[in-house]
Amino acid sequence: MELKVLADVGLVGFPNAGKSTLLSVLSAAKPEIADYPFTTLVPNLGIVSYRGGKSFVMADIPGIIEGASKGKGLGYRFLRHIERNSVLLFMVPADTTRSIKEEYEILKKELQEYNPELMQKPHLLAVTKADMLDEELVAEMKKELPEHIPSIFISSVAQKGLTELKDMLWKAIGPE
Ligand SMILES: Nc1nc2c(ncn2[C@@H]2O[C@H](COP(=O)(O)OP(=O)(O)OP(=O)(O)O)[C@@H](O)[C@H]2O)c(=O)[nH]1
Ligand SMILES: [Mg+2]
Repeated sequence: MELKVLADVGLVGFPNAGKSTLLSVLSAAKPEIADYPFTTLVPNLGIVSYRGGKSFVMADIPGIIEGASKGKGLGYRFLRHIERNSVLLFMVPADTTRSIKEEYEILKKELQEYNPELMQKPHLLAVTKADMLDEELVAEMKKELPEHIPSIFISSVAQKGLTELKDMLWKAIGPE
């Protein structure tokens, strides 16, 4: 028997993107966090409080790598977890990415090849670890964000952009 995770928001990103760290600052969950890939091997769930006594569930899933949809790395053992999330939050780390757009496209392609229905869900993009950038660099990177997806720069460590991110997520989850 397999247990699938039910969550409103699923965190999608390469290993080390800062998924578990975000979950740890937005919820009471205490996932393991470390500066090496594949720290998270099983999904962690957290309840995120939102204003007005509302809340939603966030799932931190293991990192996805290029080729995952073909079974590479830990493959679709991970991808299956996001099938039941209503919103997908793509996470790209500001400090190590070659191109935010390219990284998002790679992640999207893996999801699409695994299950095209994942393209029907609302996609949001968080550029993480924004505390590693100066404002000039942020301005540069903002010019090259992927189109057609709501994006935000956040820092879990410096607690930046998190309220705005929650607003975006709540809007994407939509009224029940
Ligand atoms: N500077 C900075 N570092 C961060 C931030 N968020 C996470 N990190 C660091 O990035 C590294 C990876 O963080 P994790 O949260 O474990 O990343 P993950 O995406 O869960 O990684 P996997 O579980 O391996 O897929 C850790 O060393 C964190 O301390 C941030 O906002 N700013
Ligand atoms: Mg993790």
